[in-house]
This record gives sequence, C-alpha cells and structure tokens, in this order.
Amino acid sequence: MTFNATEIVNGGGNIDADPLFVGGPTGTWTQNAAYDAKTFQSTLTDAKATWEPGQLKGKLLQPDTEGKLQYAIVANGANSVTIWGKCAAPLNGKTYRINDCHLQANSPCIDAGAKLAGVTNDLDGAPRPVDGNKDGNALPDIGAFEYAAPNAAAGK
Ligand SMILES: [Ca+2]
Repeated sequence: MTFNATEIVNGGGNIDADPLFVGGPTGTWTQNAAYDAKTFQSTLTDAKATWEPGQLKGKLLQPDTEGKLQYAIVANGANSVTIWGKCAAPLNGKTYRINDCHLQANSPCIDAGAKLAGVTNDLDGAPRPVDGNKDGNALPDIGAFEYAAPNAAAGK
C-alpha cells in the first residue's frame, strides 16, 4: 500500500525524504547473546567497544545488519548492551548497528508534524513542540523525538 501527500493529513508532503536520523555506532559481536529468562532481557558483547555506560539506553539495536529485527536497548556498559527480549540467533562475528532516531539539525522532519492535543513531551520526556527551525513558530517534529536546537523555546 502506498500513500500520496494529500492522503496524509497535515503531513506536509514529507513522505519520501530521508528523515536524517542521528544514527549510531556499528561493530561486530565477539560473543553470542546471553538471555536471562527472569528479566526477559538479552545481553550482547562487543569486547572492542568503548561505549560510555548508559549512553545507548533508549536507542534501538539491530543485532544483525543482514536482518531487519530491532530491539530496544535497556542499558549498556563499556562493551555490552542489554536489550528487551530473547535474542537467540548466533551473533558472534555478526555486524550490528545501533540506531538513534533523534533528528539531525537539517532533518526535513523538524517542525513538519501536526499538533496533537495533549501531546506535550517526546519519548525522552523533553517538551514538545519546540521551534526547531527557529522560524518563530513551535511545531511538533515528525517522529518520536523533538529536535531541540540550541536556545529553542518550547510552546511558542
Ligand atoms: Ca519542532
């Protein structure tokens, strides 16, 4: 099924542009995932990674770039990441990608969304809408995260 711009209410026609997500680190697993049936979480290890503990929480993990599955990241250490769910596939030696769906400063999704009554925060809990393109009109961004330009004012 496909849609055209007029079929997406208040979509501003932004239906086929690259959203310009921030993206994230990639690497190669050095072990298979370890699943904890008590917490329903899996921990994956890249012994060569040097992440700041906690920096990946809330981002999405694509544990095998040959596949499309993604998992929500619960926590991370310097070279391990914990995700929701059972990741049973053999991953040792597979390439992963961590996806950060925050918007880059030049994303066409900034201030391109529709205002929704009662929506005052994004997935991070940050205020929304914010005037991300600094045109004096605070509009919501398309997507889960509101772009916050330096010195942007909320709810203007
Ligand atoms: Ca905005």
